[in-house]
Amino acid sequence: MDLALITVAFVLSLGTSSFAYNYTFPEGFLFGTATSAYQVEGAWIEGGKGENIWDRLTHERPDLILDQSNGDVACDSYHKYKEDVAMCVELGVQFYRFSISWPRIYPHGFSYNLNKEGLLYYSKLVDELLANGIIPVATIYHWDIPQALQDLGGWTNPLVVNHFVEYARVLFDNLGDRIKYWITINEPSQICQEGYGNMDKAPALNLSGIADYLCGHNLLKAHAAVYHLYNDTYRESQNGTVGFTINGVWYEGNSTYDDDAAERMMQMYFGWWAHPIFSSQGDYPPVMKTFVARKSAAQGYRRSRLPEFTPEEIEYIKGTADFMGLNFYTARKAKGAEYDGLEVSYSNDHQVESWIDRDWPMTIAPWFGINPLGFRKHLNWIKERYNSPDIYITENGYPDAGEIDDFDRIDYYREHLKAMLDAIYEDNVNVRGYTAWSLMDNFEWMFGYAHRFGLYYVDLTDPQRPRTPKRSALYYKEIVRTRQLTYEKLK
Ligand code: GBH
Repeated sequence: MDLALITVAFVLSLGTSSFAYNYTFPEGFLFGTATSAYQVEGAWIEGGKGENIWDRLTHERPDLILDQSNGDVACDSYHKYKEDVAMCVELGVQFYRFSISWPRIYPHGFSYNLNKEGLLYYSKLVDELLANGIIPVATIYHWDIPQALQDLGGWTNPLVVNHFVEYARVLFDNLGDRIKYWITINEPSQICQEGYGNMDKAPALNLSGIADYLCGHNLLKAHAAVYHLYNDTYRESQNGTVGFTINGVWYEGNSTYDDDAAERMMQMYFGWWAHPIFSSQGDYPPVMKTFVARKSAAQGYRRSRLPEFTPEEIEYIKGTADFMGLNFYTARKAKGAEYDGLEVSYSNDHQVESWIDRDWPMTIAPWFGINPLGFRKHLNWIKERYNSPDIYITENGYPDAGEIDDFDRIDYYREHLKAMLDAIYEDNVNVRGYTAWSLMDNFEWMFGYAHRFGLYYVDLTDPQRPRTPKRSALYYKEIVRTRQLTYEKLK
């Protein structure tokens, strides 16, 4: 063998360690794609729907939205849901994750005036999916609480638990014969921290260190109550599965000292939600209780701003998920930080400073640097702390300005799917399914239509809202078809 050949053989053998499983997805692994109601449906005041907090925010404060847009029409999926299902068929995915708009079902959130027309819409969507052999995966709450409930404090009002239960009950009653995968709530951190703690989401209350914790407390109880409702009343006859979806950000320190801060941040960002539901002890993470209590005391509060669960509530919430939904997009570096002791805020409570590493490629979104290895590490972190739960990746995706030839998105998907397969095969993490966010370009909250995550391009200037597959749609379709990661660079 000459040197060149030896070199080639060496390089190939280096490659084989990570090629060991040949990039094939496990048997039974499910592929899907996702959207959420407010982001795609439009028809904001049609079909008997009530006003939600995003209608209110976008109409009253368009200045808070990057392009001053709103979801009044969005992708018009309320009228074009058959096209959406046809796109899922074209992609060949096994499931479609959509969300149900609470004020389409109960326009004011109270359970006295059920809007049959709203129910009918979801019933038709589900039937269309099933007729095409696609599993419906329904998120019960993806950020669009009725404005009437918000006027009473929204998630900070303990009575929200009852309203949420009645809303879920009507869904189980009317759709549970056909929907077997439920996600109670999408991303509690975004709801409570970004919506109540700051102004990154509706209702933009900006009451950090107080309203965020109250929101979280009721939200966890509401989730648990819906899980118990399903268990006690529907599971036997409907035989479905109920999960809870948390957004994961992989926080990583640079040194052993910073690792403490990074772990604390993981606990106070992800553990805030995962610990009460998925840990064997239940309740908020000990470090979170300690840090919020200590800071509260220093500020003169008679008790911690983080509400306490009773022992009964801890037991009631613990174990209330058949699977963990993980949304993963990005990672951050972290180190311990001192803030002004008197400022009442979540960041002053956790005492961690975090940033995007300069070495990671950036996306169009200011919050989003790319770090696929962080995905693998996050999956391992979950496995170790929560006794290896069944995990579904309920979102993962990449934003740009709307390229059709979206090679960077393809790179993103490939690298994250590879990181996930490494976690499955090399680290034995229980990942059961993967969801590409998003089926199509849609209303990206505060970023309006300026940041687009779609596999399909949507022309939002055309009243018909035509959809066009991007390169990434063809790429994803190929992966789903072959059940293997196409690893050649496509550029
Ligand atoms: C998901 O949230 C949502 O579930 C989905 O609806 C959304 O379309 C998708 O991500 C893409 O963003 O920089 O201060 O403006 C992901 C969670 C969203 C959390 C962006 C951080 C940035 C806040 N992340 N957010 S800011």
